[in-house]
Amino acid sequence: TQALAASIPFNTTKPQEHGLQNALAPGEGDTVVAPSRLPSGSTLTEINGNDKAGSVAVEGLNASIDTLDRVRVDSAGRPLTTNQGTLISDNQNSLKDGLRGPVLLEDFVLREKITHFDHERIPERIVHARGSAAHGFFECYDALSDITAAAPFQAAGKVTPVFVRFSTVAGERGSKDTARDVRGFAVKFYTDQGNWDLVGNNMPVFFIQDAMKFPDLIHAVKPEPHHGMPQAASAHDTFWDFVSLMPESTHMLMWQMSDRAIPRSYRTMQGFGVHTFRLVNAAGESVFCKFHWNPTAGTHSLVWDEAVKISGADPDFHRRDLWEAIEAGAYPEWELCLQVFTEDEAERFSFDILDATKIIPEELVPLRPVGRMVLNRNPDNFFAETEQVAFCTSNVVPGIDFSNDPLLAGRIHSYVDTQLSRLGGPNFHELPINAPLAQVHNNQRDGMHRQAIPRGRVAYEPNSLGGGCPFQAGAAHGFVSVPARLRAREEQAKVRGKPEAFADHYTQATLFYDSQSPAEQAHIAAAFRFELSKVTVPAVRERVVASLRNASESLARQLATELGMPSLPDALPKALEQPAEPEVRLSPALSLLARPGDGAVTARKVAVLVAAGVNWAPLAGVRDRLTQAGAVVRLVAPFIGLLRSAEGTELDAEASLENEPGFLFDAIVLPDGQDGVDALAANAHTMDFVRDTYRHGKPLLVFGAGTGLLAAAGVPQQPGQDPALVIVQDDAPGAVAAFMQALGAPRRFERETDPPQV
Ligand code: HDE
Repeated sequence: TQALAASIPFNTTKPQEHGLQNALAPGEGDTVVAPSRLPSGSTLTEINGNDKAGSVAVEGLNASIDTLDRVRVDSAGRPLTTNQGTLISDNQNSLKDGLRGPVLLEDFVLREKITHFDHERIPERIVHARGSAAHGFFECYDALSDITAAAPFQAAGKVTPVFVRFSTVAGERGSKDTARDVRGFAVKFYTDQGNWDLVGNNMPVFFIQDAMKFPDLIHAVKPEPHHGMPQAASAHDTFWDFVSLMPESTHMLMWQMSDRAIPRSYRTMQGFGVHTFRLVNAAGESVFCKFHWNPTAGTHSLVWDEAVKISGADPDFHRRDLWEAIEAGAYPEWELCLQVFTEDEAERFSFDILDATKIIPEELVPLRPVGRMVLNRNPDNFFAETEQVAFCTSNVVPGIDFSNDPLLAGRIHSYVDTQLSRLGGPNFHELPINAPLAQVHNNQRDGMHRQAIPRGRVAYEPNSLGGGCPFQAGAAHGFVSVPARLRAREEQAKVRGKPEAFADHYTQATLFYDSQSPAEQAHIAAAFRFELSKVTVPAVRERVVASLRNASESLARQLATELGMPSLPDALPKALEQPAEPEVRLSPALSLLARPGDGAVTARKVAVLVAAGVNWAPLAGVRDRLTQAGAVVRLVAPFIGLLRSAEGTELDAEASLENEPGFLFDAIVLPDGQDGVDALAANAHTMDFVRDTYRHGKPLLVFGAGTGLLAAAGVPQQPGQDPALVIVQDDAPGAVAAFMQALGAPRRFERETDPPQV
């Protein structure tokens, strides 16, 4: 048994931990240096010289794999053991005093198994509980050492491993992906100078200006405390009561009611650092900076009717999309852009750059692309990585610093604090997913679940007994905070208050609404109407409309009518009657349509509807072309399984009309062949399929007799007027190309009517 245990250790990396490949323990008297967590400085340098034209990371390049490798467990070919490494002979029956006798207390195998199970859950995140994550890398375009000393930006082509978690905010861990909500966009850079966490959202502003109000905001949006409803939704009284009394939230409300709150996928949403940060170069000179992530696939969203239906049919819609895209090699990609500006410029802006309810319009400070991020590896284990990852706004590296944004200040405290209880003590930084690649040396000691084994008797600084180590790195290497600017004497008094410009609650709400396309404006109005119609207290609805009058009179009027208000409420008094003249009154960059993406159909999902007797030949052609272009094609029939086409070809339907409804796809193809079409027409699910695809603005490619299905579903056929409705009578060349172009383009919002006609 001993020989067997030695050849198959439970923790397969144990020998390496002791620095020996083939022994379980160091030899007598040996002192073995533990392997460094750093993938050797040279790995990164070596990679920097490589050609990185493709979007695939060079093998072994993702240095975070190295950290995680130490603890990976692969049980293939291994026998079961207890947590102490003892082989288990029987994992099915507890130990009894005779076959029908009582179970014995000494059964440590049973007790260990049940005890561990009893403690499998940890508290969920108080916000952003539901999320999905992936590994990847950030690649710098050009050295930015003139403006920042931050490690990822020190050389053209430099690669830094990242772990990124996307999330909803309000819903619990098991809630749905397609709720109307803000999305978290948290990036952990494992830099060679330590971890830098850029913990952002998919919207560039926030509801409140001061961290003091955060617990109130979250209490208001979470399920109401008396009955625990509604789950993952802001459409209820307490949320709207709070925001209606908090006019600074008006700008964010515009974003939250926009299509941004229901992204098509994580791959198609922007990310923002939200606060103003500082970049600092090696000479200690600093500029201000805002961070933007722009998706290569463009910004695309769902429509509300679709989001609601998806949440029932596939609550994991975004999680699945991210996972499947990465498994298929269609790696999600974003470009990192900076808005860089000086302190003097900041002072001249009409708004305050410390106010997280304000954007800096791109027309005022243009975006500077500085690198790209590619997500190319799914986690091995959801709990160990996605659940245990801890992002902290306080994790910065030399070259990055904070501004005085009061919201950011509260966050710098909150993240570590919440993680202390969520992850059970002060050593969560040692969890493999959180451990930096840079080495850690300090005198922090002990606490729950300590992993590192610090050597020697010195745990204080200064010391002489440890040769003065670990020693202070000094200003040339270590993190140095940017000296705060001297302020006017009268401002130096302690005060609970805000600068005057913070009180302009409406100028940028107007800017956002006015900069949207008509379809996007209609969606915002419909979202306000939907949410407010769930509010039961009329005074709350009226206060929201009264506040919105200060942002958009037309929106407020429309809502008053559509919410059945007897009259338009008086506008809420403004905190600041004469706000400063804005630099920009229209910002086209704020429309989702401004970033349609590269037009590729990669990872778009297309349903080809089939039934016994369809003409397969043209469908096969379409399937091949779509698949070659990277789209995902599924045959959807009344039932899954085998069926025969008109030509006699055996087809295997992978999905049924019932188990994968139309709203889960990006487009559909309707077949020719009368028998097949008749079979589909006899099933009302087909009508829902066709109607939803049309109503949600998605492309349809329709062959011959398939047009009968359009007619049966009540879909208008106006040839030439709708480029996303492609009807092919006989194999017209170009039809598939037109369909694919529509598939890579934004939705056809021209089809929408309010209320819907189809
Ligand atoms: Fe967070 N936020 N937040 N937040 N936040 C958390 O930290 C907090 C804010 C964001 O995938 C918590 O580990 C305060 C803005 C993301 O693990 C907590 C304030 C932005 C995530 C916390 C804010 C964010 C969190 C809960 C107001 C965009 C998920 C669990 C001052 C810039 C990270 C945790 C992940 C998570 C506090 C406002 C983004 C409680 C006090 C603004 C993406 O610490």
